[in-house]
Formats: sequence, structure tokens, C-alpha cells
Amino acid sequence: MTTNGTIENGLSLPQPVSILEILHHKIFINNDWHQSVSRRTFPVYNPATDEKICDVQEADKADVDKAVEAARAAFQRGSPWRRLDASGRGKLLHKLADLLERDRDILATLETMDTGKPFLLAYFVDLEACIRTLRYFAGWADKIQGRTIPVDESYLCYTVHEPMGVCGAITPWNFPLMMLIWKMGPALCCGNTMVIKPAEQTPLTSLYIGSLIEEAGFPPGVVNILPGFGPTAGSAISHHPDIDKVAFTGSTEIGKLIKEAASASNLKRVTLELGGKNPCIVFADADLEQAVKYAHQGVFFNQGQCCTAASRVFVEEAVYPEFVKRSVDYAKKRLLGDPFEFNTEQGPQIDKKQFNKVLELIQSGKDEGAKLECGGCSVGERGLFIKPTVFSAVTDDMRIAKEEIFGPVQSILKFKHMEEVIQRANSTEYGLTAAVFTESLDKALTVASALQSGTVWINCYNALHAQTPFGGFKMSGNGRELGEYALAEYTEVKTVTIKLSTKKL
Ligand code: NAD
Ligand code: NW8
Repeated sequence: MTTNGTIENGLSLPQPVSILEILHHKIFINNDWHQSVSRRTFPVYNPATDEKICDVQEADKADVDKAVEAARAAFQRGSPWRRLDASGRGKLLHKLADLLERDRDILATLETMDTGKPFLLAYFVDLEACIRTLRYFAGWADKIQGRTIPVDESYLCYTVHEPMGVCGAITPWNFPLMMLIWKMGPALCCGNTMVIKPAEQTPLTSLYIGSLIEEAGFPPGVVNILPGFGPTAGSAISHHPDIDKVAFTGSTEIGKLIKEAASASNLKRVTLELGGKNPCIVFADADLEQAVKYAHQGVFFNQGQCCTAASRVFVEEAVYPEFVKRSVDYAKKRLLGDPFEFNTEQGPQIDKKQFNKVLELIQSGKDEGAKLECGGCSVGERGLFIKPTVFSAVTDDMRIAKEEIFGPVQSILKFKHMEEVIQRANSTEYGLTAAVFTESLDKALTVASALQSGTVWINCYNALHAQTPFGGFKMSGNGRELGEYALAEYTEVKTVTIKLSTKKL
């Protein structure tokens, strides 16, 4: 797909579903739809139009307790899920992937209504990633193996990689479906059961997945989905004494609370995918046009609402003015508007709170003396749109160079030497991703080795794959999602040691 939303080589474009009835807005437990124990609901809005989409049943602690009971029962020894062989789990995950493919236009439409992200991107990026991730982990289901370990001759010792049990998942609003599937794929292929709480802003695609879980033939209780708020339903999951593990994607602030709750309750295992203040380093010898394009996409993709956002662009002195000029040209050309229009590149921010936070950080950039090159304000009467904003002359001490903005704001900083830029890139509490642009193999590999970051991209950006592990160093998180490494986050290793009674010769 090209940036203006048309497809090269004449393929026809997918179409959003024009009149979409919201079928799934209740709590999904035991493959059935339930009202909340409290009978309360909450509204879900379309951030592009400010209109209410529907009311959704609001889960709280009592509903989480019900869901955990169902998930625990589904995990019991001898249950249909535990009796299913490993290949059977793989088959179910492939079936789920088939159903996502079948309903791809519905899911992309729902995701666009809920998040405001452009429909074609929801269709070609988010749904593509979901389907690939499910198929990747479907393939792993019957390949999860322990080892036989040589000890001394009087023992036989082997390990078994067993499922952990009931796994909680708490997901964010920026990639609601993708972040859910990153957790469901490995959790289910390893044989766990799940209690899921999607972000309150964006529960609709997760709930739709509930209907597909049932249709695919997963036994009741294996997957339970509870729309609700963080301090109530989310907190009930992280504190629950009968949940064995929780996977969270969201802010560092809440990530800390999740780990505290895990400690205070039952020491449940925790994986966290948190924020980033990701450096993107451009050397003077780089292919400048490519670097400008990737840095632009890297920070503005998904309305800037990415944990991977290239939010600190370090550019070598010699090419700094030219880099800024070309970046501003790109930003000014970026098309904002209705996410269902095919040429729209940028939709609205997710909600008023995020919108205000981004505008406040833009104001801090102006106040602290960064040079506003373009954008810098909201636009339009309806919806939460912010103009693509570029700041040059940004220095390390400014808030826009230190805090995660999570909005369409590019900060461009100047550097002189490699050692200097390595040190500055690393001087943050975060360590999620980093990128380096250079034609020099030596520079690229030296910088890749020196950066404290879970992912380093060389001459590319947001190059994510189901096969490759993704996660943070330092305060960007704990553990890894995707790839073979994700399996370790959803299995316990059991060591079995057998004494052999053979007599010594
Ligand atoms: P958040 O961390 O509050 O929300 C993420 C998820 O955690 C949601 O499902 C939410 O309901 C839940 N949650 C909130 N409080 C909880 C609690 N006490 N216990 C358990 N679960 C809880 O994020 P936010 O407030 O929506 O956004 C704030 C900032 O977080 C953003 O500006 C951005 O910097 C960052 N963020 C990062 C990501 C990411 O992908 N890493 C995603 C969303 C937001
Ligand atoms: C998992 C992810 C992907 C994938 C492809 C293209 C552009 C951007 C992203 C992306 C399996 C297969 C493909 C992207 C996704 C999440 C974040 C940021 C960028 N992912 N992609 Cl947080």
C-alpha cells in the first residue's frame, strides 16, 4: 500500500462495513454473554466524531471473580481443554485465524470506529499482524518441548514445559486487537486459560473476538473477556489470588501498580510492555530521503500513539538543516481527516485526556525554547485532531525530549559525535526501541551494540514480525512478547528427576 491509501498493481481496496450493528457489548464468560453483576454499563465513543457508539456492560471485581472461576474450571486436570492434545490447540488457533480473515472487514471497521485509526491501516497493518501472530503461535503448539538433562548416572532427569494456568491480560487502546492477540497467541498455544480486560476506550474488537472464540470451538471458560475500567476490573485481575500470571501493556505508572499488586497478592508472574522515549539516530552518511521518511512514519504512525514512537530524532550536525526542512515538508503534507476516507493518513487522538496531555506538552516545548517548525495546535470542530507538529532545536533537558508524548509530535535534536549520541540516547529510564540510519556497517553495528534497548532497527523502522521477540530494557518493561521467547512467559518449567535402581558394577 502507498501512503495515500491506494494499492499498487491494481488490486481493489477493502471496504469498511457501512452499517455495522454492534452485536457484542456484554461480558464474555464461559462462551456466553452476561450482564455485569452490578448491572452498570459505560459508553464507548468514536473519537473521530465524538459520537457514542454504544453502551457496554461494565465488569468489576465480582465479574472478575466469576471469570476466574470459569477459567480455573477450564484449566482443571481432565477438562476438555487439558485433554485436548497439543496439535488440537494449534488447530483451534488456526481456525481462529481463519475467522479473523473471514471477518477482517468487520474487525477493521470496528477498530477504526473505536480508535479513530485509518481504516486501511487497521485492515492492512493491525489485522495482518493479528492473523500472522495467531498462525505463528498455532505452529508452536505441538513444538513446545522440554529436555533430557544428563546428571550423574544414577538419575534420569527431564524437564516439561507446562502451562502456567489462568492468565490475566490487560490491554491498551492504541492497538486494542493486536495487543490482545500478542497475548492470546502464546497463552493459548501453551495451554493456558485467560481472563482479559480490554482498555475502557476500546473494548469492541476484543468482545467481537469472544464470538469467534466460541465459533472456533474453544471449550467454555478458556477465554473470558471483561470490558471495564482499570482501578476496578483491572485492579481485581492484578490482585486476584487465583490468577497465575498477568500480561500488561500500557503506561509505566500502571505497570508499577501491576507489579505491586502481583507482589501483594500471590506473586503471580508479570510481563509488562510499557512506554518508550525511543531514539532515532541519523548519521550524515545515511540515505537522507529514506531516513526522513522512516523517522516521519516512525513518530506519526497511529497518531503518534505507539510505544515504539521515534520521539527523539538525533541528527548529525552536517545534515541537520536539510533533515529538518524535509521532515517539515512531510509533516505539512500529512493528510488528517475522516479515518474511513481512503487517503487519510492521520485520525484523531483517542480521548480528551490524551488530547489535552499532548497539547500541554506541545505548549511546554514552545515555553522551553524549542523551535516550532509546523503544527503545534489542534484542528477542526469535531473530533480530537492535532496537527502534525515538528520541533527543531530541541535539547535534552526539555520535557518534549524526556517525557513520552504519545501524540503527533516530532522532536529533532542535533549531535556531533558517535560517542556523544550513544550516551545521550541511553540517558533515559526507558529502553524499548531505537533506530540508526547510516551507510556505514561499522557505525551501525557499534551503535546497535551500545544502545540499551530491546529492539534496534538499522535503516528501517517499526519492522516488527511475529517471529521476533519484542520488549523493553530498563523501565520499558519486563519479559518479551512474540517469537519463541514469548513461550517462556506462558510456561512453567518442571524438572522431573528419577532415581535409577541399577546396581553399581
Ligand atoms: P493506562 O496504563 O492507564 O491503561 C492501560 C490499561 O491499563 C487499560 O486497560 C486500563 O484500563 C488499565 N488500567 C488502568 N489503571 C489500572 C489499574 N490500577 N490496575 C489495573 N489496570 C489498570 O494508560 P492510559 O491512562 O490509557 O494512557 C496513559 C499513558 O500511557 C499514555 O499517554 C501513554 O504514554 C501510555 N500508554 C502506553 C501504551 C503502550 O502501548 N505502551 C498504551 C497506552 C498508553
Ligand atoms: C506483529 C506485528 C507486525 C507489525 C507490522 C507494521 C507497521 C507498524 C507496526 C507493525 C506481527 C506481524 C506484523 C506496529 C505495531 C505495533 C506497534 C508499533 C508499530 N506491526 N507493522 Cl506498538
